[in-house]
Amino acid sequence: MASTHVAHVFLWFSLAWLAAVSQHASAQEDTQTDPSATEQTDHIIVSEAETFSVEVVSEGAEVPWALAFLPDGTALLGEREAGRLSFLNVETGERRIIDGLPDMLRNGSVSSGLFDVRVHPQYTENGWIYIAYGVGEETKNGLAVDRIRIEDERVSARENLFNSTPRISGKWHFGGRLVLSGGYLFISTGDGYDHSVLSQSLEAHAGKILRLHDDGRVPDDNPFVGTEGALPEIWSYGVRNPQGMTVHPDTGEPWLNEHGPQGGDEVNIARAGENYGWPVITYGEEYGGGPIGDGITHHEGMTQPRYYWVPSIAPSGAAFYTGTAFPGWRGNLFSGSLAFTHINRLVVEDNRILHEERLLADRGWRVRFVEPAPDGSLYFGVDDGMIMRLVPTN
Ligand SMILES: [Ca+2]
Repeated sequence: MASTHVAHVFLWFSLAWLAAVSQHASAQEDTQTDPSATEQTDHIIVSEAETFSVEVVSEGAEVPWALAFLPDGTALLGEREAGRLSFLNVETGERRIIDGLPDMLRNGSVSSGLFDVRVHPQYTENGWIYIAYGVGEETKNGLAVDRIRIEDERVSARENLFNSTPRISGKWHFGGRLVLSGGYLFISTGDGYDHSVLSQSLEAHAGKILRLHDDGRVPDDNPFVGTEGALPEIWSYGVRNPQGMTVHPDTGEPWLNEHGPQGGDEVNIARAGENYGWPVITYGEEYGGGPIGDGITHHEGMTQPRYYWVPSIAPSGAAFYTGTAFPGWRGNLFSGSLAFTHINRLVVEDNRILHEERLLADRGWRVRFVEPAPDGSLYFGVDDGMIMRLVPTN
């Protein structure tokens, strides 16, 4: 009898002790999931090759289209729709507008304004910054490229390097990306949407990759110099709307992505004299269905894409990642995606694309550009107006 009582007391004591311990444990869990801790843990994103978090740097941009870093780490932010160039303080998010940009075509109904902004690789010596922007009016427009110098918060020098010809009508497909590599300036131009036939014409700048010296002169050894009727700036042709172009870190070659029609967005390497086929060959179709032209994907003398997306992701600004913060991403080609709202990661080896991953696809962000920062974080801008960065979480 007595021993049973002792057993009951012992059992009661044990249960009470266990309850107290488990209450203590749950209190500890509560502490670990307090809001400040959640802030850190809930936003860690585990992807295939890297684990990272997303930080908002700045908000309220009007169609942010380009970001470029000066050697001192200052960022230049280009907003297409606003036609605005600003210094962006990446620590505070503060933006200071740069005055004195040229007049450009921008109104609510045309996909024009300030396109790319690039910093010359020898900026420390020469101070040049390159900008691409739309010019003219809705019924007669084109793409212009200038190089500018900035002192304080003003354009202190400006040289116009390029104006596309002929001017064409329409609201879309200006291209507008720039690459500086090996003393050359490469320019991507779109087909103007309604003028796809011009992509195959050597007498029009539309639907091309162009090459100039970085001071605007036409190189004597461009592939169509000396071809009767051909515009000498043309480097390669047969593209549709290249809104992403970047330089390969090892080869120095320009790589571009381009919007296909319905399906058939592509990645190509811009090489001398090559024809990328638009609108004769494509992996896409007309909007709403139906073949484009003869509905073929291959043709003699036309280069196959390095990679293509069906359905279309609507690729935007592109960059190779060469930083050290994300070693698992080194050498990868990143592009923004507008239609499928993500950051697109392509694994590239020996000029071949081996694998694709889509990052942040659940956020609904129309990504306009990606740009690695000097510290290795990966910046991107979205139509909602935020400039953000991916930072490693170790
Ligand atoms: Ca093509």
